[in-house]
Amino acid sequence: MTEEEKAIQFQQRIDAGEKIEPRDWMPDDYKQTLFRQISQHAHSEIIGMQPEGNWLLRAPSLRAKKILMAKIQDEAGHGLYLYSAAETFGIDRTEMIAMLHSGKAKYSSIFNYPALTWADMGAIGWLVDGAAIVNQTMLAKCSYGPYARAMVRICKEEGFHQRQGYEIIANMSAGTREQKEMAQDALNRWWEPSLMMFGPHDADSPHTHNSMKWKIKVESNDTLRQRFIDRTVEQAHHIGLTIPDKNLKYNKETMHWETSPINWDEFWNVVKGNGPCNHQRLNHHKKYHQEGQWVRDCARAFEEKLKSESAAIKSN
Ligand code: BYC
Repeated sequence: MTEEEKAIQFQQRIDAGEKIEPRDWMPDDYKQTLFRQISQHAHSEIIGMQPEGNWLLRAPSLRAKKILMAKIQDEAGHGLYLYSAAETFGIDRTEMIAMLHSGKAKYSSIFNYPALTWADMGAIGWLVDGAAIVNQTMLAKCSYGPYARAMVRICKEEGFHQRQGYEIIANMSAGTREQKEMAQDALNRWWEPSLMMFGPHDADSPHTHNSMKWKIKVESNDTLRQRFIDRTVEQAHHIGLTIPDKNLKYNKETMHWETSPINWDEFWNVVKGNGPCNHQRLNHHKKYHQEGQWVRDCARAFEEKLKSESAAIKSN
């Protein structure tokens, strides 16, 4: 088949809802788009451990600490599934991490904001994992098999993460006046950055057209953002919190909540590396990656030892 015929057949498979697997033929742009997105997604999971890790030693009870610890460990697992999915394109994790450190690969803008109080642990679980579920439930239907399968497992755990966050926020909202103020303050600070997690508006999103054609994304940034808004506004009202948007209003005709325009200048500023915590997050990752070199060296030496032992057994 010519390259053109292969491209036509590829699109027919996508249109028919078939999954594309690593050894199948695929256009270079499809590969590049997926590698970019999956590796960025993996980095987000790993960098996303930092704001929560910062609160582990200050959790207000043993129960809260155990739950937070389990959640953070889940995020590490998500990173591993996703690095493995990205490695199916023939680029290994060492290279992906080098791309993160050099700034070539991004991670989600949301993790460049500070977690200032315990209520932020609630807001991250409720809003950040809540947004992630909306986005990732869609990605579980993605055309690329390894990514879609990773998403199915990840979404199951995200459901628990969202509930642990909502429980913290709901308890604080029902607590003392100071606790309710902390919950409201966390919502005030995390609301707009959570809306930005879905990426630019569809009209300004350079990748959406091709990603939807290839069913990498089966729903657009704006559709998913609106779904998140509609869900979350109701959840906030249920526990007596106020969405920090004076223009928030329910449109009875469309049956959707309408919000103020998003501050995209801030979004792009954060994406370009100038958010409140970009340097801190990346420097932290670099420092501990370097300090962990001995672990990787030991693992490699052990692998070599196993290889030479098995070669010796085979030759005997
Ligand atoms: N932040 O054309 P667009 C978690 C970039 S972790 C930074 O719409 P696309 C958790 C985009 O990369 C889960 N950059 O792109 C973990 C592109 O730039 P490049 C995090 C963003 O890819 C620990 C440009 O803007 N979730 O839940 O079609 C603790 C144009 O955008 C962002 C994921 O990673 C952003 N928010 O759509 C707690 C989801 N948005 O690469 C919780 C996986 C856009 O051309 N990713 N950009 O230089 C996706 O679903 C898609 O990549 C996006 C963007 C919807 C984010």
